[in-house]
Amino acid sequence: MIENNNVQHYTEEQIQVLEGLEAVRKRPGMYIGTTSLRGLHHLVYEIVDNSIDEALAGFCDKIEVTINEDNSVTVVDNGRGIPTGIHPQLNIPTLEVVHTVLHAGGKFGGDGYKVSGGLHGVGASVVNALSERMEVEVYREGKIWRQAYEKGVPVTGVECIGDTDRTGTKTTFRPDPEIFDEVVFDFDILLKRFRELAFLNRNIKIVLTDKRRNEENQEYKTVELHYEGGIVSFVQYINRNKEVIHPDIIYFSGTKEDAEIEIALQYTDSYIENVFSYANDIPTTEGGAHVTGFKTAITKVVNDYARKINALRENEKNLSGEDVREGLTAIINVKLTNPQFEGQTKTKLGNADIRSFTENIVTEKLSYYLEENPKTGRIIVDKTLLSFRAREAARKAREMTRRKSALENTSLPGKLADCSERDPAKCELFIVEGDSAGGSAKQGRDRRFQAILPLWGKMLNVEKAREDKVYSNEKLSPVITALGVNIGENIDLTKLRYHKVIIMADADVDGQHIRTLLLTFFFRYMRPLVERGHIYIAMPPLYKVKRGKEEYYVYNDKELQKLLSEKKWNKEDNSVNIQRFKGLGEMNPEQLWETTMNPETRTIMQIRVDDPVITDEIFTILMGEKVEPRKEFIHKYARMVNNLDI
Ligand code: 0RA
Repeated sequence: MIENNNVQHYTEEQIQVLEGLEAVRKRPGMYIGTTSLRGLHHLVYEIVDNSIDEALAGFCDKIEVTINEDNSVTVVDNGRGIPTGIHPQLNIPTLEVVHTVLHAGGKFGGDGYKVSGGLHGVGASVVNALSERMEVEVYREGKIWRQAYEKGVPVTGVECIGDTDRTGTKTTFRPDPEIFDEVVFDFDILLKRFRELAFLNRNIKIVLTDKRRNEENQEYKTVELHYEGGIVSFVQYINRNKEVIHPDIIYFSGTKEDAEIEIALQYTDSYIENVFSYANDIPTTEGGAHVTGFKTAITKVVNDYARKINALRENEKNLSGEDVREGLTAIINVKLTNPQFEGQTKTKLGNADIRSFTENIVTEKLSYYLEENPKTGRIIVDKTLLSFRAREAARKAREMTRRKSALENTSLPGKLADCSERDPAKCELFIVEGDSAGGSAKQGRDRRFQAILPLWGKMLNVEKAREDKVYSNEKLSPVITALGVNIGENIDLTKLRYHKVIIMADADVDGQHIRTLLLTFFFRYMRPLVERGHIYIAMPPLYKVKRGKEEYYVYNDKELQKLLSEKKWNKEDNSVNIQRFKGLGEMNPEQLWETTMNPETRTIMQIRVDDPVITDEIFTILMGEKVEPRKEFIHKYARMVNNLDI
């Protein structure tokens, strides 16, 4: 039996502690959002955030994160080490307080940090409560201290286990499978987040190692993330597969008593705006004060400059904010003492003072930059003027479309076979390429709640076109009217006519192509639909395998091999019949219903966009101008492209 040295401390406080941990285990969602894969990875971020705080306080510059062979994770930093002495109020070692008392992490010990990270900032005690086992070692004042816990409860005291000449903290934890849906860590998910953290904190080196081995992976995987260029490197990274239109990445920063901000930006020849913002290392996907301040300032500065160099004459209208941000890649990185997170997903920075702070810095420093670099200034102004003119054309196209539909007195496209159900939450729209597949789908569907829209005509690669072309494209315009929500800045989700929008295309290369084009369209012009999980991909089978009375639908070649070997069936054998579907149109309506459309039996894939940086990257690579990165990407991520589960 493991002796618990703290038994004598079972006081009122200790009972409260146990109740606190029990509350975390009962309602983990309240503390880490979710017990899905995302929540699992969140545990690692919580522990790493504590080390980042130590680094931001200036005492640590290296953090090593290791996924161990048993799927536990170890985080080591070279900071001062968590204090191990007796906590004056609770009368037990501070190390134990940090790991067992809720909300004790980070802010103990008097000299608080200037800034603090942490997605929810719940700290080490929550991670501990949700771990089947945790062990912490502290290197401090020449000694190594250690304590172990199970499900949050100490199973040893804080023990001195040896001498050392280093300082720091090492935490190893194994998430509790009773709590989490999955307990296998994903290297790439961690890599993405740590790369982001390394960009945002140029002084920190993060080393991520995967010690798990499998058939594919005989070696340790190790990645060192350290970007001395900070967010300048981040912009360079985002633009690495795009055509930039000026060589230098523009950078400026500013500080006030309780906040600091830095901004890096560069224009590319694309039509897309990529402004990524962070507050205390947390992605502020809903924007907020810093983003508003930035947008106001850059619009004003570029307009003033355009007038000054006579690119925009007195009688001409101002360039709009969208004009000024077309093709812009920017990172806004703010660190502040008391961040207020607001909005639906608590990713909108509320601190009102940050708005004018950002606005003043951008106004002053960007004007100065343009004065000093007239060549770059001219390039940027020319780009925004092009955008300005295209947008005027788009406005006219939009008015035309409106007028036209008013004349025709019907807004739904003629090809749409609508469903009878009127509650959008119950309705599904299948978008089907081509007429023959559309025909089978119309016959095979359940017309009560499934609508079919066959696509026609010439498709547009929206990655290479502006809004006016999208409205007038013969293939996309029926999609816009069928969904009812409009596009871009004008999108209105309350008008959505189907809560499931399912792209149904052949399982071949052409099908893949149309799928990618449609996904790009949804991502660039109806992004909220994608973010809310309304977009799906149908998975039609590739083969039907039949032997006697036994019949199976198979979705790819690997599955086919598996089925044949499991059944010990031989391809060459005549009693075995393998039918390959070349296209959806080859299936009869019953087969299509059974394999692809019937909610009881089908597989559909929901498109996710967890990470805007990565998603932008994928679409840029797949749809952008450069051919080489696309080839490389498809080569490297063939499976992913195949599944398109991004
Ligand atoms: C507050 C005070 C001190 C260290 C830390 C926090 C600390 C916490 C963590 C969590 C992970 N790694 C960490 N490293 C340091 C020590 C104050 C002092 O030595 O005076």
